[in-house]
Parts: sequence; structure tokens; C-alpha cells
Amino acid sequence: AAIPLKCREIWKRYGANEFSDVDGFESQFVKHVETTLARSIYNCDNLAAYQATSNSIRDKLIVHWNKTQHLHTAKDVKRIYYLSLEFLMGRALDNALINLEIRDLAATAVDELGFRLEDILEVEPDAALGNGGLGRLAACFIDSLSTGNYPGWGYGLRYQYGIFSQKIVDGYQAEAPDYWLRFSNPWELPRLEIQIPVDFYGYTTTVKDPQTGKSKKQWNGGEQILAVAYDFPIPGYGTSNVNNLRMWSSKPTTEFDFQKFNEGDYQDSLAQQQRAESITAVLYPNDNFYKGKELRLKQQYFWVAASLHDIVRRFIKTKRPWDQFPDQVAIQLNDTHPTLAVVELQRILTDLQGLEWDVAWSIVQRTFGYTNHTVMAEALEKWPVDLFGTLLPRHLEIVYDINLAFLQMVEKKFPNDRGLLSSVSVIEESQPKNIRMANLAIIGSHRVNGVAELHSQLIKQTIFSDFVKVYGSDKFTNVTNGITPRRWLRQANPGLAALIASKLGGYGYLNDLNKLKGLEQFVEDPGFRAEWAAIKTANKTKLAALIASTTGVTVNPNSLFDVQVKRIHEYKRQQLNIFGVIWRYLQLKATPKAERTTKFVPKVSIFGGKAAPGYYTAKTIIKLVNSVGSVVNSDPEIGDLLKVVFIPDYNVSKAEVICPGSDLSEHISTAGTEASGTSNMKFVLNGGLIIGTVDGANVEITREVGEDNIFLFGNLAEDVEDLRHEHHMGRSHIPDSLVQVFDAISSGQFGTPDEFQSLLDGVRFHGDHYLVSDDFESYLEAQKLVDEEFRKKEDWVRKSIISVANMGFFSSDRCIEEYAENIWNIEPLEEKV
Ligand code: B1N
Repeated sequence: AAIPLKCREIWKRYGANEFSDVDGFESQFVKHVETTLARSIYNCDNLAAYQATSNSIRDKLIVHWNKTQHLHTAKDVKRIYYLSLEFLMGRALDNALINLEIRDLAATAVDELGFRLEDILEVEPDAALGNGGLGRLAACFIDSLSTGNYPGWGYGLRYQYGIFSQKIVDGYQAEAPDYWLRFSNPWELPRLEIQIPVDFYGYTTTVKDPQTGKSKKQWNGGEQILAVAYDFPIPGYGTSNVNNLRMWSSKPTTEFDFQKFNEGDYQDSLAQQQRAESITAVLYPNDNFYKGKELRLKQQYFWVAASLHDIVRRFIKTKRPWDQFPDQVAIQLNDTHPTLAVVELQRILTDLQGLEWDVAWSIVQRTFGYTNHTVMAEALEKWPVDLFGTLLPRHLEIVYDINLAFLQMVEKKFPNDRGLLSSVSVIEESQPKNIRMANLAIIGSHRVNGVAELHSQLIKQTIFSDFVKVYGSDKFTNVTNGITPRRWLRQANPGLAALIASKLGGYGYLNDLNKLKGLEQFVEDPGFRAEWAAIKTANKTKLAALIASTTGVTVNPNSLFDVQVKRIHEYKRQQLNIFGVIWRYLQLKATPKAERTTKFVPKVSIFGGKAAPGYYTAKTIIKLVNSVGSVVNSDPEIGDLLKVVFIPDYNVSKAEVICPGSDLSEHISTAGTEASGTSNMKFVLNGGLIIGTVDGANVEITREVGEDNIFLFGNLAEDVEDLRHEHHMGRSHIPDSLVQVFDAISSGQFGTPDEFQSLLDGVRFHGDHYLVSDDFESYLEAQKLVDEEFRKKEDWVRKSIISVANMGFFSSDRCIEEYAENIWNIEPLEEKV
């Protein structure tokens, strides 16, 4: 009910009194300490100060969040819904201060209140609801949606435990739970009144529609769970628009199994209810790997059903005919994880809203877009038909109907092509049968995109080539990934961001990143180069402090910092890196002392990243890095010439320290395996150079920054298949350098060799699937070139500046513009203040 007119004056007088100066912030801060937190000046520690600061900022965000949502509803605009099972947000406070352009104000205020902003920021735990690049991409996209004033929502799951925290014990990875909500989370708005029932299990029946007299299918669910909404306001930069990221949390219903109760099994009927909460308890810690667990499928349906219910409810309020649904709603599937949404929307439109199958299906296809993030066979989702049908009996029927209609269309176009039919079918006719989620996602979407040019070409030529045959190639497109320069330049590297601002006339480049091009004109200015280099050194000093505090190893900031931080995976080839480090160590030892410093640049080899808990080989690689580190770092002959460290628990907030502190970063995946990579962009944007393969977005980075400013090596994607074939024919050739490395490991020089044997055997006897032996020499050559170039200090700085100047293309703002124009067909809408 609306508030009576005569009351509204008071509402207006007291509404939305957000602070806009230091005094205003201080009064909010003290108010939150005393009332929200029930503390006082006598017991306000950094944690309380963090919470008071965050609550004050959050209040400001909510005001604009409300205005933005109101505006979108009033203007009845089309919205984009980004469905992602992962949002790797990291910390929120500094980002909010930057995007609202009140960082200096807040720093002054907390200082006057007796705190340091730096300390307060450090208290915040990372929101680590993602594994790696896929989850971080979603976080960057949500930032760019707000910054670009696009009406867009994210939908995800509010896991109580994010990605595990990694400890290194005796050189091995150990996992500890990440209970990130332990001090409550000031950045979320619990919407406890939004409770959406989600069904599982049960059976289907055929019923007669009382209105039409036609018979139709109905799902009678067996178990019901509630989805409760938690909203995270997402501020844009240079705009007052604030979008919403809605995360679902599972709760038991208040329904009660009376039968069980009457049978005297009160305990058990309660226990079953309690299990409801396990659905959103924990993020699955696999990156680029599929494991067919029932709880994971439950997570997927729970999230998809709640999100679609929300989206459909919002559309129904506009009172438009169903045919206009795709004019109001675009849904992007972040990988195949939300593909059930295709089936669920078809079910809503036919079973619940009574639309004809074909009418509904056309709406579905016009609504969805699907982004593929990997060609790795072991990552492709395939749900066993039995498991799927037990959990979602009605959805299984719909999947079969979707598939039937699709295969009939294919059959008509390509008569008698059994091979084609079986390869594009949603059902894999294996024992047991599987549902291929990628096939379903392609069939249910109007656009399919890869995440870098090479990757988008590869999916058309390999895993999806038969779909190109069926649909033509226009359905397939590319949107090269990007990163948000607010977090990955301004926040992570305030020194460099300020220097750039001083040359480009302010921070306007942060949401118009092509402006960086203007830096090129300063390349020959020695003063500018000196400032640039001094900032890098300061950032390396900061990284050295992180290394000291997390590993106990002291490193010299004048050394070349060579970094590889990302999930540990055989295809990313951390093993190639550490074998190269061992080679360098052996060479150093074999070189007479007097010649060492002239032949080798002092180097710190820095590793970091998590291994999936069940991924044995990845864990072995971590152990090898640490074993090499303990030998090399304590070798008195070597000193500063070589250090090897593994930074534990790599995450977003550590990345913000690590990226600005690198001279060189490694992006050395076997060609054709890394869909895009995004940390490659972060490192270059922060003035580091890359050693890398011709893979993923490295290709486009090379195009933008120029071949002279990147160290490329290794075989090309087009040769990988033949090379693997050679290995399988037993024609492997291990170069002498790599043999020496293996011999050193096998001799026990880096600890008990037994546990590393399988790693070596993979290369020597089991087909060397990731082509370490094929690329090793080329890698060493490239590293040699790095050493030579690093000695020419001034030239290195020139390369660094020119690279940054040409990184404009990799802003995630550009990605969102491309999606908006080519896939979503949505327009920005800005709130006028
Ligand atoms: O997505 C990133 C890319 O930049 C990376 O190259 C790519 O490896 C990464 C299943 C994945 N692809 N697939 C996943 C993650 C979790 C999971 O359960 C697959 N992650 C990527 C952004 O496009």
C-alpha cells in the first residue's frame, strides 16, 4: 500500500541523507560503531573500524541501488542476467571507495578517527566464491556492467565456504575451510522475505487442463527447499548507477514430514530438513574439471530455478505478452553450469504458462547466449541420465523432447548422416547414457561465444565443428576476455595509476582505457622512465615483503621477478617452469664463480596457485617447487643469483600485490589449451612483460603490444595433434637439457625422488600429453633472451611503457560493450543526478 500523501513530506525530509564530506562520513562511522556494532570508542579495533566503514559505505550504495532499480523498472528496460556459478569478487571495500571516488575522503576521516585506511582494508576477508579465471571474469564483468550503466544483474550462489584456503605443510598443499562469513558480511543485504521454493525428485503425471481440455505434463516434486536471496550492491565507476548481484542461499522449508513425525521419527524428519542447508554450503574446488556429483547438480538446479523464478516474476509484472520476453530479458550462460535454465524456462512456459511447445522454444532460444570457456575434454559436463532423471524427472522428459525436435531438424537437413546425428545429439549413447550439457546449451541459445580469437576459432574447428555444419558459422562468435582497470590498475597499483593520471589529465582513462595510448609520447622522456621504474621497484619491494611474511625467504628487489601464479594444472605447465628453474640452477652450479654474475641475471622464481584437492599430479608439482626451493634457497654458492618461492594461498587480494610486482610473468600453456587467460592481461597492464606460448589471449596481447615486447616460444596449436601422435608412436625425443634435469631429480638432489617419478614418467613414457619435451629447448632460449633484455634496463622500461600504452583493448568494459551489442541487444541507461 502506498504511503498517504500527507505523510510523504516527512519521508522526503529524512530520506536518502547520504554523506558527502569528511564530517558526514565520520558521523556515520561513529553511529555504526555505537549502534550497529554496539561498541564504543574504548573497544573499537581494526575489525570494528572495518565494519563501521563498510556499513557507512554500504548505506551510501543502497541509496543508489534503490534509485537504479527504480529507474530500470520505471523505464521498463531490457535487462541482462549473467548466470555464473562463480563470482570471485575478492575484497569489496577498497573497490567501493574507488568506484564512488571517495577514497581520499575516507582515508582522511578514518585517520582523524584514529585509524589507518591501509590497516582497515587488510581486515576484510576475500569473497572467494570462485576457482580461477572463470569466476574472476564474472566479477570483472559485473563491475563493467555497472560502470557502463547497463541494466544487468548477476545471479549466483552464496556459498558459506568459498575456495579452500591453502596451507603449505612440509612442501605439500593442505586444505583448510574458508568460512568467510564468520564476522558477518556488511556487503550483503539479506532479503529474508524473498523465499523461493525449489522442488527436487518426485515423479511426473499427465493431467487434463481444465480450461483447454488438453492433457499436459505435470511435475510432482518430492522434496522442497527454499532459496533465500542475498543482494550485493555493485557500484560502477564514474556513475551513480548501482547494479545488483543476487546470491541464493538454501534453507529448509517450514513444511514438515508429518508421516515421519507420526511414526515417531521426529529426529530424522528434522535432520532431513537440516540437510537443505548443505546445498549452498560449499563451492566445488575444481577448475577446468568435471566431476559428476549429485550435490553439484542439485546446486545447479537450485540456483537456476530460483533465478528464473525471479526473472519470470519480474517480467510478468510488466504485463507484456510472452512473445516479448526476449525483448525484456537476455540471459548469459557462463559456461554450461547453468544450462538447466534452458530446460527450466521451457518447462515454465509450457507446463506452467500453457504456451505451445514451438512458441515457447522460440522464446527460449532468443533469450539465451552461451559462453564456452574451455576445450579440455575432462572439463565438459555430462550428467548421467539416471542421476538426472531421479533428481529432475520432468526436466529429463523435456530434454528428450528438445533433442527429438532438434534431431528431426538435423535429419531433414542432412538425411542419412548417422555420424552427424550421434555427435550433435544431446544424449551420448554410452553405457551409462549421458546428457551433454554443451550440446544442450548450443541448441538452446541464439549465440555461442569463445573467450579469445584463437579459442573461438578452435571450438568451431574441433569440439563444435558439427554444430557449425548444422547451424552455419554465424551462430558462433568471439568476445575476447578483459579485466576491470579499476581493481587491476587503480586499486592494485595506485602509484602507477597516479603517474598515468598525471600524464593523461586525470583518471578518465579508467573507464576509457584506450586513452592509455597517450603514454607512448612519453617513452623517450628519461624522467618519466625513471619514475616508471621507481614505481616498479617500490611494488617489487612490497611483493618481497609478502614473500618474506608468507614463506620466510628474503629476496632482493633488484633481481628479476619471474612469476607464475594461477591454478596448478598440467596444461598450464608449471612443471615446464620448474624444470627450467632446475636447468638454470644446474647451469649456475656448473659455471665458475667469477663468471656467474656476467652470465646470469639474478632472479627470483615465484610460484603460486591452488591444486584441486583430488588432483594428484598438480599436488606433486607443488611439492617439487617447494623441494627445489629449499635446496636452492639455502645453497650458499648461489645467494641472490637464484631464489625459488611458492607463495601459499594465492587469491584475489594476493594477486593485487603480486601483479604489480612482476618483471616477467609466465603464461606457458600447451598451445590450444588455455581458452584465454586473464592474468596475462593483469600483468601487462601493470607494466610486466610476458614469456608465453602462442595460446589464448597471448595472441591478441602480442598483436596489441607488438612482437618486440613479448617473449613467445613453443609449438603452435595447429601442430599439437601431430606432435602428440609422434609421442604415441613411440617417437619421443627428450632434449639433452631435459634429460639432465630429470637425472638431477632422479639422483635425489631435490629430496626423495620417488614422489616425482610419475611426473617424469608422464613426459618420458606416457605420451607427454602437454608437450613439455617438445617445447623445453624453445622455452630455455626465450628465457635466455629475457636475461639479455633485462640487462638493458632502459630498453626494458621502454617495453613496459609501450605495452601498458597498448592494453586498452583488454578492458572488460570493451567486452561488455561487445556482448551488449552483438549478443544481448541492450542499451545503457544512466541515472541523472
Ligand atoms: O576461464 C577463463 C579463461 O581465461 C581461462 O583460460 C579458462 O581456463 C577458464 C569448470 C572452469 N575454463 N573453464 C573453467 C572452471 C570451473 C569449472 O568447474 C570449468 N575455467 C575456465 C575465463 O574465460
